[in-house]
Amino acid sequence: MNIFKKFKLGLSKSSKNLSLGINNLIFKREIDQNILDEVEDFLIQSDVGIEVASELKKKFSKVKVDPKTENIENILKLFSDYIIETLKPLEKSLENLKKNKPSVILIAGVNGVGKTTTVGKLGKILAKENKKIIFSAADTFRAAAVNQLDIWAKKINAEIIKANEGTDPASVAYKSLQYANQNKLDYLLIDTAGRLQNKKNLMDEFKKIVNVLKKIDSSTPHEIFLILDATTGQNAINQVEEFKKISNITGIIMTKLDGTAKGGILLAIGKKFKIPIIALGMGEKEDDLQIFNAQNYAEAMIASN
Ligand SMILES: Nc1nc2c(ncn2[C@@H]2O[C@H](COP(=O)(O)OP(=O)(O)O)[C@@H](O)[C@H]2O)c(=O)[nH]1
Ligand SMILES: [Mg+2]
Repeated sequence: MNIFKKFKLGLSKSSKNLSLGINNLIFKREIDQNILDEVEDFLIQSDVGIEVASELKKKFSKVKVDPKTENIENILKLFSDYIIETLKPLEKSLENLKKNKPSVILIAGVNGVGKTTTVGKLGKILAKENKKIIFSAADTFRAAAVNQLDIWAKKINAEIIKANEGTDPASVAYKSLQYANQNKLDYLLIDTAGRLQNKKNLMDEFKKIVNVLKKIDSSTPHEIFLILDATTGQNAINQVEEFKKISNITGIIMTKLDGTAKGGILLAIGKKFKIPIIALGMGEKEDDLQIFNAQNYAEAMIASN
């Protein structure tokens, strides 16, 4: 299956929901205030956010639909053009990261969003062109988390620095950066814990990791990618707000877009925070992460099958 097909398939629940919804509400009807309000409500329920919903409502209000001749593609094109306009500026190339050796990427996010899986999948993408990858298992909260990352390291042929359960995560991160420096590795990806029940500890721990990395090299971490789970809907907004308070998030990776009909959350996040969108997670396997491209996302969001 080619990449775009897979991408479309991953987003098919969301695109079906949104295109069918818009279709049912607008197509072959006269667009009046009632219909526009319905469209707006529907978009809000689809998690695109209030701002996006109201801007789209404005765009739809300007369509002159002639029920006899208009086809739905033209209406959906308004939607996809809007997506591109909103999200294209948030594309971010990872090319710049090649300047550093190692490039240090710290992974943030609450429990279960897909951090460890994303480290594995992102590692695979970065390992192209014979780049040397090392993972840092700085989620020392559970032994299982370390094992999970270990399996990914074997799968993609990366090195890994790990420690026993309960070890200070910051010390694991510190050792990892030292090792990556000494061995001239290309990318260091640091996995972290994300237990929500203990927010203050979690945030303190995260800050400490950043601080110890800076002791070795004040330019690190070069990137802090926040992982968000698309299926959590509006909660993802709160998570961005929390992590923004304690760190400089340089990119967002949204996972589990294959498992939700509310993939519009990406629009809400993009519109609200204007943080670069790095990649989208479309499944649990090693090739199921795709570097973000606004055009592809927009096209997939209006594809009806
Ligand atoms: N369907 C789907 N599942 C995912 C995706 N990313 C991660 N997962 C699954 O989500 C669960 C939690 O992932 P994990 O990486 O352990 O989350 P962490 O607690 O943030 O490290 C696992 O079962 C993963 O396989 C994705 O893009 N799509
Ligand atoms: Mg994990």
